[in-house]
Amino acid sequence: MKPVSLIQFLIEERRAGNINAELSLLIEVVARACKRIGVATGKGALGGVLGEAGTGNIQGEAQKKLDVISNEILLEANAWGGHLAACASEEMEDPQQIPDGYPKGQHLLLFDPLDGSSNIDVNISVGTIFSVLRCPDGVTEPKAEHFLQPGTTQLAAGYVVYGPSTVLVLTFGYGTHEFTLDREVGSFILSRRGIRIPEATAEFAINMSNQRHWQAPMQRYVGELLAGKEGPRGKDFNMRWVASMVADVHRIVTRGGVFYYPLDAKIEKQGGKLRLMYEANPMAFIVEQAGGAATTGRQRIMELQPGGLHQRVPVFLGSKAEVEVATHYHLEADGALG
Ligand code: P6P
Repeated sequence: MKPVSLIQFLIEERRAGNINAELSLLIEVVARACKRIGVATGKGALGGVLGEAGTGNIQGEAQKKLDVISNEILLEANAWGGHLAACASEEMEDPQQIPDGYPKGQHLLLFDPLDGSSNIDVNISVGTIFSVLRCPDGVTEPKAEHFLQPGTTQLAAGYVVYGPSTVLVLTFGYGTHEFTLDREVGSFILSRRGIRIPEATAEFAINMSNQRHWQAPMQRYVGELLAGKEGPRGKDFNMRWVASMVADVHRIVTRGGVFYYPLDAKIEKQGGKLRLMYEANPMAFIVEQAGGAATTGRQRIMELQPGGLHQRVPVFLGSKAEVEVATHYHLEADGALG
């Protein structure tokens, strides 16, 4: 069958009325920027891009050189594209306006330019996560509050995983689709259309070192997974934890599974570890469009009304039936099941 490039796919989506020209062109710009990020990360020790940048971000985290480089690549690519009103990034406290004199569009782009960057120096897969919202009508200088829209309002969401192959996974709300980068040609080629995540799974991803800090329902739930065949679940489970959300989520999108970053006593005050606007919401959109589920353990992630650009939330996502079991235990423990 003739390969379908990302560009051809976007034309199909425009013809189907699923997206407009501006959103289509925005996704092309983001995909092209991610190819450049992939080249930079691929240089490794030879590109002088490893190690710390010697700076910190809004999260109070030490920035890797590639965090800064990736952020710059996405900002530069989108400054003159003409499809955006503003960008927001994990690496920047406030949104970045499109410079005066540059053409502006009606979209807001949010991204984690290089998620899992602590893995870069040990050559483990990392990725870029992005989300697209509509800029409220009449707003010409979008501020943080204009980005604070629930995940259900996303127009598009995607990630690019820089692994053995460079893979873009994308949704506009009409299914989740995968594109693999043909490095010889430089095009993203459709490799999976209409991905479906298996409802059931026997594979979970969580950082077990936090176990003693988890809330009681999470202790109960994971304890049952670890009990395996002899326990109440009646089957053995396998565990994975890459500590790179994009890599863990891509495994789940590819073969099923669940990913948990629950509240624990260490991070309860900050509301969780992962960021709602440019990690949890886009991944939730992608997973739900592939038939999976994404909750905070207590409610659907995409229905949360954001309170801040860098707000953190607990994340339970992946195979629907398994996420529902973990969420049920939390609601039951809260007495919220009536
Ligand atoms: P921990 C990476 O820093 C990240 O934001 C996600 O990509 C990843 O899933 C998580 O944090 C890993 O957290 O506590 O296991 O290092």
